[in-house]
Amino acid sequence: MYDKELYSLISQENDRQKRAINLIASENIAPYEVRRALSSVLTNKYAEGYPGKRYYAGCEVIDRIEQVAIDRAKQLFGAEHANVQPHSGTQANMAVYQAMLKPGDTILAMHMLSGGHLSHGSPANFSGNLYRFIFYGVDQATERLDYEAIEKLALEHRPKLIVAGASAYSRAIDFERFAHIAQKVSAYLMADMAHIVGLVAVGLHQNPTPYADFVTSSTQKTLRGPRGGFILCKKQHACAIDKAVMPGIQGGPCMNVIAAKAIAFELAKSPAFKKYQERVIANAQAMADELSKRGYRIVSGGTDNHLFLVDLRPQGLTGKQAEEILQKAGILVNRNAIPGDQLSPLVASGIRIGTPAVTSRGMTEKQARRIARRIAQILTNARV
Ligand code: DSN
Repeated sequence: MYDKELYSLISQENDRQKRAINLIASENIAPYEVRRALSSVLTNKYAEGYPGKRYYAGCEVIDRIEQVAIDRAKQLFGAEHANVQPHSGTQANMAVYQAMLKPGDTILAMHMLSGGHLSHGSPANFSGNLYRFIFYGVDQATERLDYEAIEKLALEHRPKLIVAGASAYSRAIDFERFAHIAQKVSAYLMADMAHIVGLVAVGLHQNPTPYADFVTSSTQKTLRGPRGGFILCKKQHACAIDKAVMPGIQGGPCMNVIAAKAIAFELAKSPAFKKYQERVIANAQAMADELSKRGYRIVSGGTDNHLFLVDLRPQGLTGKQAEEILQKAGILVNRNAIPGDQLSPLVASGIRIGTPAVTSRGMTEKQARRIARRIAQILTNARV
């Protein structure tokens, strides 16, 4: 490689990734096929527009690639329309807001401190600045979504859009129930399935597509694709969504990334991918069980998906301290707010543990339990 400085840094990052036990719930290890498409000549092409309607010459092959990605996304999730151009999950959410809402409109979404995402109305994000967000959280006792409380909020505030989906919630989400709430108040329903998309693809989590007007997702998490996003929607909203993505919020699509998304959609259909997702859940459940046996409080008592939260208040540790201590031992987790957290998100009272990346590296339940025991040992010895 010509650029020695960068080659050395990429090599160092490769080593770091190999050495670490990566339990960051939103990360994964993209397979070779996906990374090959990312570094292909497709990065050279400008293709503003959509298949058959481009603003540039020379898009014959590009059109076919994007159409393959669209068709595969529609088929995998049973959607009427797919837009595969969003550069990220956040851009996908931004496009739905832009397509259906005006600044100041009301949106009902999960609060970030209860597990929601930055783009679900954080005041530090464009979403919280442009729209009027009303938040739901989790029930204090069960630490699960309380659909009656969400319905009450919807009836009181009559949002134009309801967002279902989370970044740090370990329980199954009932999208059908959300759809009933949305219908009651004539709101649109947007399901952000970024975290659980891989589980949805193989039928291990309820698919929001039949219930939601819009489904958004990123592609690098449980789906194990490139960094990027996509939107699924009903046919009647196809035009508004496409316009909102381009020219609304984006210019030229990253065609190398779109090709890599198409590859990830195809790989997600394989029996091996289903087995992988089963192991992701089994590993998360095994780790939660092992930590809980060692006196660690798991938020909501366990997990139905690829992640769980550990409340470290009984141990007298903050999430930040735990993250730093574990990192020294080569174990990567991220600090995370737990429901009702009194600490700032920069410190937080808990950690989030996820199994997509370690399962991609072949981790079994036996090893999951062993790592959980090691985490418990490290944190117990580190008590201050
Ligand atoms: N920031 C990601 C996460 O860690 O969950 C979501 O985009």
